[in-house]
Formats: sequence, C-alpha cells, structure tokens
Amino acid sequence: MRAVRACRRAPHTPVHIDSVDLRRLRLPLVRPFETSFGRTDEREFLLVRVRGEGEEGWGECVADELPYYSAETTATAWHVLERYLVPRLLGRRLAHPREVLPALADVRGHRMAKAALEMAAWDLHARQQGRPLWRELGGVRAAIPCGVSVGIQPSLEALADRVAEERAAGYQRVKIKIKPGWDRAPVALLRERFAELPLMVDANAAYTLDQADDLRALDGHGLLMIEQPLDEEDIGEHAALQARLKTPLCLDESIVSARRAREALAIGACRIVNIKPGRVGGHAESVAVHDACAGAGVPVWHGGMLESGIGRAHNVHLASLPNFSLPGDIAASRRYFEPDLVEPPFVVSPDGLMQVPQEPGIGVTIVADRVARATRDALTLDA
Ligand code: SMG
Ligand code: MG
Repeated sequence: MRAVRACRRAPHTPVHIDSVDLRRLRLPLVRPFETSFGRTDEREFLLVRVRGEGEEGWGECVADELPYYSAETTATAWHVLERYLVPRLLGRRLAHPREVLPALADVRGHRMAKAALEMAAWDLHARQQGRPLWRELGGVRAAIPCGVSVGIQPSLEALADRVAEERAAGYQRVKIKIKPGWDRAPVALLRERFAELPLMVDANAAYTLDQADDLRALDGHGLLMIEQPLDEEDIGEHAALQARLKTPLCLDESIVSARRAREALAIGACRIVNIKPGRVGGHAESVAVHDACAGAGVPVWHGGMLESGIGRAHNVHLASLPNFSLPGDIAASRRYFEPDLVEPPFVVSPDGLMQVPQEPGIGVTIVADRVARATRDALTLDA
C-alpha cells in the first residue's frame, strides 16, 4: 500500500520555515472535566503557526496550565519553543517533516512543545503537497470510531445520566475516570445499568502497586482495559500488576516514545497502548509507536487532551492509520468548546463515527477572529 502511494506522490517540497507564531489561548470548556488529579473549567493551551513558501501550518500544544497530567506546562512549552526549538528550525531547509524531531534532539524532553512545532510542520508540508494530512501519515480509513471520556461526577446518578447521554449520542465506548474511592461503585453501577456497554477506566496514575486489590476488584466487570493505573515511571510495576489482573492494562502517560513502547511491551507492562502525538513528540514518533505495537500484535487507540479543533484535526488524521483498531478519545467539538476554533466543527454520527477531513493539510478552516478572541499572548519569531 505504502509503496503504491509513494509512487503517486507529488515531488516533495522541502520544509522551509520562515516564521513561527506562538499564541497562548484560554477557552472555557462547555463542561468541567474532573480526573484523579483535578478539575479543569477552562483550557489553556498554545497554538503554533509556521509559515514558509507562501503556505502555513498549524499545531496545538497539549500541555496544560498546571503540571499534573505531565511535567510540561503551557509556560514551560512557551519558554522552550521560544528559546530553543523555534531557533533550531527557522531558516532551515528540511527534506521532510520526519526530520523535525531529529533536528530538535539535542533539547532533552519537552515532547509536548516539540510536538506542537513538528505537527505544524506536517500540516505545512501536506498543504504544500495539496494533500490531506492522513495521506502523508499513511492513513487508511475515511472515518474513525469514536469513544468518549467521562470525568469524575458529583454523584453516581449524575454519572449514569452522563453515560446515558453519551450512548444516545452514538459513542462506541465509554471511558470513565477513576481514583481510589471512586472505582468499584461507579463501575458496578454502570454494569448494572448498561450491561453490554463497551466500558473502560482511566486512573491517571492515581494508584500504587499495594492498592492492586482495588483494581482486581474491577476484574469481574468485563472492562475493555484499565488505563495507566500506576505512576508513569513504574513500567516494571505495571508488568507486575498486569500479571495479577485478567483485565488488559493500557499505558498512556508512560509511553513517551517508540523506544519506551517497545520496552513496555517486551516486559508485559500492558496489552494495549494509548497514542497521543503531543505526548511522544509529534506525528513521526506516533507512527513509530503505532508500527512497533502493530509489529507486536498490540492494538492502539488515540487519546485526547481536551484539544481545540486544531489539535483534534491532527488527531483524526493520525487515528486513520490501520492499527488504531479501538475507538479513541476523539469526541465531537461541541462537547468541548462552543464555538470551536475551526469550521466545520467535528461531529459524531449516530453510529459513533467521525469523518476524516479530505481537504489539504489538517483540512479544516481556522476561524481567525475566534482565535484572536481567545488569545492571551502572541509572539512572532522570524528567520
Ligand atoms: O480529550 O476527551 C478528551 C479527554 C480524554 O480522558 C482524556 N484525557 O489521561 O487520557 C487521559 C486524559 C488526559 C487529559 S485530562 C485533562
Ligand atoms: Mg489517560
């Protein structure tokens, strides 16, 4: 498949970035989102726009204002982009966006900051080729299956109501957030009310191995998986936990690179992997994680970071690759921001599918005045 596509591809225009705009935005969420580490009412995030050869490309940085999901924040990402990452790309000619991450390799870590720039370069490149991003990444699907992530709710009844609403909207699977003290009861209730519901839980690293019994108590409920129960550094402990559970473990925070994915799979730390391009340094590394998992017979699905339509568009294109065989946390724009920053907004069909955009690049129109209204800081860096 890939070889055929490569033959038809237009000659590559090199990636040449003349200027980069950084923006910090704040947008209120349609509904607050609560996890084991806290509650978000308003999303703060960065946008990166790269320009070159008369085209532009957009990326979104998934880092949050607060260092609770990960060490990176909007402030650290801005600092590292401005001082170290953007200067390494400005005025450089790269043959392909795959060369962006290697060009930034002497800067350690800061994968979310790198990803925003790398993904903007992919959008620029795809627009220059006049092709939708999914074709450049190796996507194979015109529509992707959607799941939904439901935060911790004020009561069990409120949770059941939310889940009923999401099912009615068509989502193919539901994930609920858990933490010690909010695990057995919500799972038991949902199983009682929605016996056939494809259901999973995400702990965002809230447990330790000595709380394994709390997780084993979930084993009888036919969950699709338990996502990231232990600390992101505890790959070995995840392997020990997996050996004690029937339910597959899925790693999210722990998988920061293809190398880490291969190590985790080699020791049996998980049976499923969540891919977020922002977490691993962008699209090229995501494809490498995807391929490593495919080679090991391990399914992947696409995670979400409460993105605006710009980050969501990138996610939808990536999730069209073949080994994204489970529904992702990619939900409709209207669940997050109203209005979203892009047109058309992303919608989910009654059977839980989302169309992959077919226009060049990320394939959506960025609505300039909505971006401007949400912008708190802006900076242009030129070659
Ligand atoms: O984008 O719908 C979304 C959120 C999906 O649950 C989600 N993301 O750990 O997977 C995860 C969380 C991280 C973000 S929490 C603010
Ligand atoms: Mg997660």
